[in-house]
Amino acid sequence: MQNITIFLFTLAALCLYCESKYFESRCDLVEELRKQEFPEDKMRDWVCLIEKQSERKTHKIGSGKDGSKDYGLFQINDKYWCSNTGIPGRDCNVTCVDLLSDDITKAATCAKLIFERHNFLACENVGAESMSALISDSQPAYYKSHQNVYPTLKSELGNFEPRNLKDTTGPGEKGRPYHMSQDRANDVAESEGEYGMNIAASDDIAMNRSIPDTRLDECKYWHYPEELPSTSVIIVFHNEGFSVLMRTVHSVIDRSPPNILHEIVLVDDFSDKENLKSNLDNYIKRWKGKVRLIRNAQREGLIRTRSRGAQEATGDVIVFLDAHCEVNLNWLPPLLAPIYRDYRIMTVPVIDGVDHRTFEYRPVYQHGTNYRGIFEWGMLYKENEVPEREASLHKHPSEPYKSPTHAGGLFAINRRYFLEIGAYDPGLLVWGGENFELSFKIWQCGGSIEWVPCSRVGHVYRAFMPYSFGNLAKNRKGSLITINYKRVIETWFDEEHKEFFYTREPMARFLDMGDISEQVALRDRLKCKPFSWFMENVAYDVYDKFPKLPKNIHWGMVKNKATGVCLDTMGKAAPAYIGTSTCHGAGNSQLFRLNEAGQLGVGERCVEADVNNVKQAFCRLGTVDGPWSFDEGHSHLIHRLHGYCLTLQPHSKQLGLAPCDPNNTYQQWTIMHKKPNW
Ligand SMILES: *[C@@H]1O[C@H](CO)[C@@H](O)[C@H](O)[C@H]1NC(C)=O
Ligand SMILES: *[C@@H]1O[C@H](CO)[C@@H](O)[C@H](O)[C@H]1NC(C)=O
Ligand SMILES: *[C@@H]1O[C@H](CO)[C@@H](O)[C@H](O)[C@H]1NC(C)=O
Ligand SMILES: [Mn+2]
Repeated sequence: MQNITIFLFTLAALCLYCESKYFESRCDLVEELRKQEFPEDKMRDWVCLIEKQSERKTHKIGSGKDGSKDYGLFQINDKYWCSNTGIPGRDCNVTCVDLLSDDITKAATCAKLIFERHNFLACENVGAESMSALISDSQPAYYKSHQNVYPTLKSELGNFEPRNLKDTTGPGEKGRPYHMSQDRANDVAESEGEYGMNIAASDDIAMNRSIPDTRLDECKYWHYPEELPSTSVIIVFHNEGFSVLMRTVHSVIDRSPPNILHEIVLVDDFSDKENLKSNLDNYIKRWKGKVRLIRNAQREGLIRTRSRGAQEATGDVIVFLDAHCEVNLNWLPPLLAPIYRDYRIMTVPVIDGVDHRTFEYRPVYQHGTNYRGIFEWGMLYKENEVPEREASLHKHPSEPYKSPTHAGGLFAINRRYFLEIGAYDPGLLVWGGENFELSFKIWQCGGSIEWVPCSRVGHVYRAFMPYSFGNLAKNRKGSLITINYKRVIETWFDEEHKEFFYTREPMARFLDMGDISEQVALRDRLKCKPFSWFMENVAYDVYDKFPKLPKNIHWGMVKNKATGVCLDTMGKAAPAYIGTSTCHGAGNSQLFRLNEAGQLGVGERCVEADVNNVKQAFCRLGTVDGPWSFDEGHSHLIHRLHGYCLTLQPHSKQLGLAPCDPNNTYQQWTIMHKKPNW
C-alpha cells in the first residue's frame, strides 16, 4: 500500500506542471492504467525500475518482478519517443505535451518520460514537495545519500565482525597448502590441463574451509552503518571447476551478513561441462532461492555476460566476483559503506592469492602496504604504491583510498548507477579493457573508485586460460584485446593521450574498432570531463612510472640485410636474450620501436646490449629514453657504447655489438612495417 501512496504522490508532484483540473484526472488516468497493466504485486517494480539500456538506445522503464514484462521507451530523435508497452498496436509517438493528453497511455508514457529526462531512476522517497527541487537537481531521486555517514573506528570489536569462529582441521583448512599424494599425480596433471588449476585438490578441500584473516588488525574495529544497501553478488562463469565455483558461493554465504546479502546470481556463459548442468541446479537448491542461476543461450563473453547479470540482479548494489574466489572475513560491509555514503563510488576489495596447485591462501601484497591501479600507455594494467598525495588524506592505513583504475574482476557498484552509465560498452569483445572503460567512465563522468583495504577476497590465479573464445573471435582481424583498447581510448582519451597509445601500439591504428558513436554520445550526454582532467587530478602518478612517450622515428620489423631474418623476442619472459627468426610481418614479437629519445622497445620491454649480448628487459620505470640511434645512410643501429653497431654474428648467429663497418651487411638493418592485410 505504501508503494501506491508514493506513486500517487509522485504523480501529484508531476502535476505541479498542470492545471489543477488535470491534477486529479492525471492521477486517475494513470491509476487506471496501473490497474489494467500492472498487477498490484508488480507495482513497485513498474514505477521504480527505470533503467537505461543505452546499447539498444532503449530506455527500459519497468519489468515485472519475474522479469517477464518489458516496457520501454525508444528514442527516435531528440523530440520523438516511442513507447513500447509490450502490447501490439499500442506503440505511440509522444512528446511531453502528451502529459496533458486524454489518452491515458500517452499521458502515462509521458510521465515516465519526464522521470527519465530528469534522471528519476525511481520514485522512492519522492514526495510532492521535493519533486520540483529534484527536477533542477541532477541527483537522481532514487539515491538516498547519507553524505556524512562514515564508518567509525572504536576500541571494541566491529559491529559486523564474526564471532566464535570454529577451529577446523582438514585438507586446505586455515588456507594452508594442500599437497596431494604422489599416487594422485595423474589427477593433478589432468585437472591442471583441463582447468588451469588443480581441481582434484579443490575437490578434497571443504567447501566451507577456513582461511587466514589477512587484514590489518585495525580492520576488526571498524563499525559500519547498520542499514547498508541490499546486495546482489554476480558470478559469471564458463566451464569453471564445480568445487571452485561452489566454494566461491559458500564463502559469500558464510561471510556476508544475511540481511544485506540479497542474492547471489550465477550467470553461466554457455558452459558445456556435464557437472555444471542439472548437478548445479540441484546443488544450489539448498540455498532456497538465495542463489539464482541464469544461463546464456549462446556464448557471450565475460563483458556482455556481466552486463546481463547486472540487468537481472535485484539488489541495490551489485558485486562482481570471478568464479574462483573465496571472500575473507567481514568482506562486504567495508565495500558497501562508501557506496552507502555516495552512490557514485565504486569500491574494490584487495585481492589475496589462492595457489592454483595447492589452494594455499596467502596475501599477494606486502602487509600494510597499499597499492592502487594505474596503466601504461599500451593499456597494460599496472599497480603503484599509493602516492603521498593520496595517502596523506587518510588518518588510518585501513581506510578506503582513491584509485585511478581497477583490475577488473572484483568490485562493487550501485546497480542503477552502473546501468545509468551504460554498464560496459557492448562493443567490447570477450574480455580486456573493460576495466579501463569502466574506470575512465566513472571518474570522468562524476564518480570515483575506492580501494578498500579491509575487504579482502582470495582469487585463484590460473596457470593459463583453459578455454578458447570460440565463435566470439570469428571474423575479427588483429588482436581482440587491442581492438577493445582502441575503442576505450578513442572514446575516453584526448588527442595528446591517444598519441601515446598509438606510439606504444602502432599497429592499433589499422584496427577496425567498429562504431563508437554511442559511446561518444554517452560521454557527451553525461557531460564527462576531459581525460587531461583525469590525468591531473586522479591518475597523476601514472607519469611517474610511465612518462609521456616521445614519438617513434621508426617502427616495424628489424630485418637483417645479410640473412633476411628479423629481431624477435622469441616469446620469452623478460629478462631474456633477443633472438632472430623468419620475418612474419604480424607485429607482436617482431614489432620494435625506436623513439626520438633513443629507446628501442618491443611491447613494454626495452632492448639493452653490450658486446656479447642483446637483451630484452622491462623498460626502467620512469624512463622513455635509451642508447640507440639509426643511421639511415649506412642502415646501422648504433648503440651509444663506443658508438658500436648492432651485429648478427655470422657464425654463431648471436646478436651483439661490434665496431661499425659500412661494408658488413650483418650490421645492416631495415626497420619497416607493412599495412597489415586486415
Ligand atoms: C514518430 O514520429 C516520427 C516523426 O514524425 C515519424 O517519422 C515516425 O514514423 C513516428 N513513429 C511512430 C511509431 O509513429
Ligand atoms: C563446515 O561445515 C561442516 C559441516 O556443517 C562443519 O562441521 C565445519 O565446522 C564447517 N567449517 C567451518 C570452517 O565452519
Ligand atoms: C669497403 O669496401 C670498399 C670497396 O670494396 C673499400 O674501398 C673500402 O675500403 C671498404 N671499407 C672498409 C671500412 O673496409
Ligand atoms: Mn579470475
